[in-house]
Amino acid sequence: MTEPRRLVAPDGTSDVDPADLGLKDEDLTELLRLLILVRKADLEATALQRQGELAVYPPLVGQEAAQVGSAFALEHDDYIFPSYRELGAAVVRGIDLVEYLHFYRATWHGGTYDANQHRFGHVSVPVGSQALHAVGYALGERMDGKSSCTLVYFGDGATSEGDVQEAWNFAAVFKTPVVFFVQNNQWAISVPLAKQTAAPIHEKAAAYGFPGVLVDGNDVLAVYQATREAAERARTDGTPTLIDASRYQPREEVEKWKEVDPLERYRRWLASRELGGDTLARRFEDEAMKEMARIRKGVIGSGPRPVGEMFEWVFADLPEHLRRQRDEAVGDG
Ligand SMILES: Cc1ncc(C[n+]2csc(CCOP(=O)(O)OP(=O)(O)O)c2C)c(N)n1
Ligand SMILES: [Mg+2]
Repeated sequence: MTEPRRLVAPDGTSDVDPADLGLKDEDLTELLRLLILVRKADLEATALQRQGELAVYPPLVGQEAAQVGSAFALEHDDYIFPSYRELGAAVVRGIDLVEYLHFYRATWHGGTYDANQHRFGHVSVPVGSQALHAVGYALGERMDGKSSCTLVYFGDGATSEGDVQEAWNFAAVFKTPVVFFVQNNQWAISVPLAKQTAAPIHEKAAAYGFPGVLVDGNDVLAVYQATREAAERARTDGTPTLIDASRYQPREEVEKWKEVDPLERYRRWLASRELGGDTLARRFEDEAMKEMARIRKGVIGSGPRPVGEMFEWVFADLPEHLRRQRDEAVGDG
């Protein structure tokens, strides 16, 4: 079995030189800030869901490094196509989480943030469908003479979907600059990975004709490196890459959690470089808590969108039957 690429051991030891990754000291501390912020935001969103303020929320705890490391590795012009579990990548893209969480509060389709401004598509729930969007968008950008790439997130379960396999094949044949990023958390709701696929996910790339990389999804620097390389390949000549960011530990081993916790691992490594002492981590935690209070207030305080909006953005000229329905729904107000 292939060992996943790993740069920092679970105990935080490593012989990696961040300069080789193109990372400066301020990038390294920014990664810690993002990991802490994402951890807090995810817990806050989970609490809001439990309290009935969000209709649904799929947690990402344990996947912070996979999301932060990959999103941080992209250039601003690269377009991200998320599934429903990428709050962490949204944070990296600077999206206001109140606007992001509107999707989960069912205020509005896909959240109210500007997808094009952030180069971060709307939440996609039909499993795997966004892989096709990412390939199509990448092809369009290429035809427009742009040199950016797209990155699409999906889960291990999504690799069983025809959409994803079609996306892989199309991307390989037509050389569309895409990074396929599998957040392999070993489960598709109640279905374990072994019931999903008989072969390791990253090996499937070979059959389609592009590189597949297995990376330790709990190691933010390894994820960063693998994604940067993949994005570079995509931008250079359109070669897609399949990244399988795998959780290393079975979920049942909860007591092992601390050992593999991506945030703790990175914090330990940073501390060993005398860059991220406890004071820095505490400062980021305090800042994150303030931001959480703002998000909570924003989410709870938001009312419904105007009913009339339901009828906008599909037809330039509203057909007669929809015009009637709109007038009926909107009434006098
Ligand atoms: C096309 C489609 N089929 C079924 C579902 C119901 N569903 C929602 S999440 C999920 C599991 C997906 O697992 P995976 O791709 O591993 O992603 P994860 O949720 O683990 O991040 C399923 C089957 C759906 N949303 N879309
Ligand atoms: Mg999964």
